[in-house]
Amino acid sequence: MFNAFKRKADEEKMRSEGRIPPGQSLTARFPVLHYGPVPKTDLTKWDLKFWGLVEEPLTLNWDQFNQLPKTTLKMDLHCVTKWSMFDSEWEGVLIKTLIDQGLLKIKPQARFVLQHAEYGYTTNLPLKIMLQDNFLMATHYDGQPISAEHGYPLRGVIGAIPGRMDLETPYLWKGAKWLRGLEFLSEDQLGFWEEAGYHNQADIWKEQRTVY
Ligand SMILES: Nc1nc2c(c(=O)[nH]1)N[C@H]1C(S)=C(S)[C@@H](COP(=O)(O)O)O[C@H]1N2
Ligand SMILES: [Mo]
Repeated sequence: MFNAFKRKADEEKMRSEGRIPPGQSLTARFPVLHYGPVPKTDLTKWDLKFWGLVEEPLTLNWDQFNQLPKTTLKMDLHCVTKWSMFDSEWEGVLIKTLIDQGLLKIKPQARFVLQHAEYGYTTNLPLKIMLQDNFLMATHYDGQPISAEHGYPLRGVIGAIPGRMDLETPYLWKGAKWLRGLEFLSEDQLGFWEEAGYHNQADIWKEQRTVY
C-alpha cells in the first residue's frame, strides 16, 4: 500500500514539474523490454564499428572505447508502452566526443544514423538528434556496468534532460541495447520497430507512438 501511495505522490510531483509526456505514467522499477534473447558478450571479442558516410571507417575494441572521455547524464526515460522512469543516471560516451577527439569525421552528406545491435536489431535517428546532449553510448547505469538484460556492455540511450525542451526527445526504443555499430547514411532507413509500424519520429511530447 505504502509503495502505491509513494508512486502516486512521485508521479504528481513529476506532473507538476511538467516532466510527464501525454499518456505516460511513472514506474518505480526499471522494466526490461526487447525482442529476442539476451546476448552473452565476450569483451575480448567485442568491438564497435562506425561506417558509411565517414571519412574513415572506425573500429574500437573494448579497451579503446573505455579510454575515451566519459560523460554522465541524468535523464527521464519514456517507453512507448507508457512507462516513464525519472532521473536515471547514465555514464558513457557522446558521439560529439569521438568527433572532438579526431577519431570520427562524418561526411557532410550524412543526415541519418542507423544503430546496429547484436542479433540484427536496428533503430534509426536523424544525425542531428544523435549529436544532441541526450544521446549517449552508455556503459554504466546508476554507477554500475549495465546489466545483461538492459544492454551490457554498451547501449544507446536517449531520454529527456529536465529543463532542456530544446532537445528533441524520442521514445526509448530509439536507443539500441547491445550496440555494436553506427552506420551513417544520406537517406533515412527504418529500423526494426519503425519497419513494424512504430512512428519514425517518435516524439514523446507529440505522442508519436505508431503510424496508424
Ligand atoms: N537490441 C535491442 N535494443 C532494444 C530493443 C530490442 O528489442 N533490441 N528494444 C527497444 C525497446 S522497444 C525499448 S522500450 C528499450 C527498453 O530498454 P530496457 O529494457 O532497458 O528498459 O530498449 C530498446 N532497445
Ligand atoms: Mo519499447
